Amino acid sequence: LPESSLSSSIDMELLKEREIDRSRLQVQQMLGEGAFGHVVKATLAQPDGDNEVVAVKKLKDNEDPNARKALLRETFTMLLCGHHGNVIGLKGICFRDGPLQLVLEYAEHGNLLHLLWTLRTESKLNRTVLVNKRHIFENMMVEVCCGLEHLANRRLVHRDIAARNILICGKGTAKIADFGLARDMYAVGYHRQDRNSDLLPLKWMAPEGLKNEALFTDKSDVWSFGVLLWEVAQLGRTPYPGMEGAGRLYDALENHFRLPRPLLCTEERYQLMLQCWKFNEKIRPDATTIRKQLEADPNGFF
Ligand code: ACK
Repeated sequence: LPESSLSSSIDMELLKEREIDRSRLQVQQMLGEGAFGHVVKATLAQPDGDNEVVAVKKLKDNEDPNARKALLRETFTMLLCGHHGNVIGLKGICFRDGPLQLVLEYAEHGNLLHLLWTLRTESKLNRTVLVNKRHIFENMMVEVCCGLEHLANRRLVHRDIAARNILICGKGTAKIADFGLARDMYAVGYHRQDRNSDLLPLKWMAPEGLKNEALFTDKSDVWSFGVLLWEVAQLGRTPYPGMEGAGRLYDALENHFRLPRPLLCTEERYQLMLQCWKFNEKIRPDATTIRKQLEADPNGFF
C-alpha cells in the first residue's frame, strides 16, 4: 500500500498495529460480492497452530483508485469503531506486499434478510414457527440497538442499516456489518450525497439523507433501524414496492406518507417504527430509548 494514499504517519502506525501477515491466510471459498469488493471465507493460522475461520474483504479491481480509497476509508472507520459484541469485528489488515485486505470476524449464519426469507417460506407451511421463533428476532433487534448505541458513542454513522447488512454469527448473535458507507460525523460534519450513484440505499435513508446537502447523524441510522423493524415484520419484503427514485420518495415522506403497518406486528411496535420515522430527526428516539422500549415489550412481532 503506497504511503501516499494515507493521510498521515499516524494512519500508518494504526495499520501497523493491526497488521496480519497475508501468508497466514488460506482462502477457502467465495462468500459474495458487494459494490466494489469481494468477500471470501478463509482460515487464519494462529500462533498455537490452530486455524480460525475468518471472512476476508478485498477489492475486485485493485487498480481502481476510488475503490481503493473506499476500502481504506472502511478500514479506518472499523479501526475507529473499536470492539463491540454487536458489530462485526476487524481482526486485522493485510497491507504489505500485495493488495489491501480486511480480515473480519466470520458470520456463520449469513445475513438477516436471507434468514427472514427462509422464515417466510417455513411459515407458509406452518404458521406456528413464527410464534416459536419470535423471541429470536426480538432479541436480534435488541442486539442491533446495542451495536447502534456503540456507534453513536463513537460518533460514527453507519448510513446503511438494513437487514442485508446485519450478519448472524454463532449462537444467533446479530452484528452490524459493512462499513462501506459509514462516516465519522465529526470529521466530515456533513457531506453531499453522490447523485451519480444509484447504489445508495434510498429506501432505508432518512429524509435528510435523501436531500442533497444532508446532515447525517446517529438519528439517520435510527430512521433506517425503523425500516429494519418493518423488514422483520414483513419477513424480508422490500419497502415501498413500486416506488423508485429519491425525489419521489422524499416528496411522499414530506407529505407524511409512511410505510404501512405490517400485519405481523402489534400496534405498539408500529408506533415505535413511526417514532423512528419522525421527519424531524431531533424528535426521533435514540438507540438507547428504542432498546429499552423493545426490552419492555418483547412480543411486538408475529
Ligand atoms: O449477504 P451475504 O450472504 O453476506 O453476502 C455478502 C457478501 O459477503 C458480500 O458482502 C458476505 N459477508 C460479508 N462479510 C461477512 C462476514 N464477516 N462473514 C460472513 N459473510 C460475510 C455478505
